[in-house]
Amino acid sequence: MTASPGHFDAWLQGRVEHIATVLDDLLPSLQDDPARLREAMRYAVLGPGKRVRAALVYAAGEASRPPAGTAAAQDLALDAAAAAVELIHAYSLIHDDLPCMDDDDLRRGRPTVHRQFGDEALAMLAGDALQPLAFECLAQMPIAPALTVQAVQLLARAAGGDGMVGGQAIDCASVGRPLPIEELQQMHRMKTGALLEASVLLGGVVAGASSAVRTGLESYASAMGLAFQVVDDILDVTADSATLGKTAGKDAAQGKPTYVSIMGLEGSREMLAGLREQACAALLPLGPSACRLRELADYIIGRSH
Ligand code: GRG
Repeated sequence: MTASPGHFDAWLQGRVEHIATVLDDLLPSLQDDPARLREAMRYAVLGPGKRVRAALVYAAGEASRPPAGTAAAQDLALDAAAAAVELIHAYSLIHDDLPCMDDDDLRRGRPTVHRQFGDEALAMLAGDALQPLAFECLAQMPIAPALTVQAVQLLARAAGGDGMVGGQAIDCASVGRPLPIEELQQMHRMKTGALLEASVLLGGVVAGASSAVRTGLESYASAMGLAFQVVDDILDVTADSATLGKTAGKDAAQGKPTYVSIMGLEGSREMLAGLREQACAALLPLGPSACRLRELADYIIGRSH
């Protein structure tokens, strides 16, 4: 799993395929009851996501390992952390798509969970069940218990009221009420950025990152957390629904404030360039082992072109 520059596409594809098998193995099988709940959980998680969060966990793990550190136990722990962030992400998407929130019909190019199963309560419960499964994954990591506790705390904070759920609450309350740029930024830092940041930091914690490396990861993660949302806002107005796998232009049409509605397309692209610089500068002290993180920054930001 050591970084070998020049093969990013193959590396990413390998990670995407690997996490799909990890998730497939850990999700409950359809043999037992309640089978429909299990089917809905599997449908939501195993859909064709980009797996950016899992890739960030693995890339941060590669950047943080001590030079001789290739223990199999650490690989298993990185798998568990990568799976945990994808489970939390999948739950958030199921709930976000429900009629009481964004009321979306399409996700990842397929019907949303409540549409596919024709059952809103089932969709809500599938999301509810994925959340504790994520923490069960972390609890089983074969690493020092103190690191497991740090990982659980990190993910809990990122997913909860001070992170993703809190950001979603601010977002729901902001419809039709233009937010000043500072508040918009804070909302996105919580709603989308917190889980992306946690993905990077979890990779570092699980791989035993030194405090100097953690500092670099924090600055990189903070830039990428924001960049991801700016890219999403740009794509919301520039890409078509087939490319996005969801309804394009919905945020703007719903009167939700976006970076593009506040700063314009050019202003948003300039902001992205600044965030890319921050991310790359933060990785400089980490040296060549951070090459996958650098490449992921280019991949994430490159989606906006
Ligand atoms: C409902 C508790 C709760 C939280 C919802 C993250 C979130 C909070 C809602 C998602 C809304 C949304 C579409 C935000 C834009 C950024 C984003 C998270 C896009 C989806 O993530 P991708 O592009 O999706 O990584 P894939 O399908 O590739 O995994």
